[in-house]
Amino acid sequence: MQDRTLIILKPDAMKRKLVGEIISRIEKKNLTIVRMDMRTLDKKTLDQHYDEHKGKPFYPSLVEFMSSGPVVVMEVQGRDAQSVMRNLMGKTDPITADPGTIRGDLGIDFTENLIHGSDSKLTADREIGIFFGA
Ligand code: IDP
Ligand code: MG
Repeated sequence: MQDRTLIILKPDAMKRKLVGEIISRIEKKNLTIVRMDMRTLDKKTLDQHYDEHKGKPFYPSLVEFMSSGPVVVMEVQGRDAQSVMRNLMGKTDPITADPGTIRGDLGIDFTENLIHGSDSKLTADREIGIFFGA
């Protein structure tokens, strides 16, 4: 089976109408979107998804932002899909993300950084389970 990763286009990507731009970059890399759904995330789902960040100073504003409007949730497949997507996304803080990456080219805010991608195979399985149930 191909590697798989869980991608979320965050509420700022929706509000700024950058969903097409970001999906286009994923497609141009020749990764495959196998599941995709637009939904508004509730606190319970976000608590599960961001469990590792609970208690950190940015956590309340992260959950507030992530539940502030619809997001696009995707399962993306391809060779080494997690690290390929992390490279396309760029570093977490768009200020230090390299030009040519999604975050480096399109944003400037640390919390509102457009996109989530699983950081390992194990995380991908866990996150795909949360959002798609298997
Ligand atoms: P990642 O999204 O690149 O995996 P994580 O460290 O897992 O980065 O953080 C999850 C999300 O929380 C980030 O994408 C960003 O939206 C937000 N975040 C992380 N660290 C900070 C911070 O120091 N200030 C503000 N927001 C942060
Ligand atoms: Mg992370």
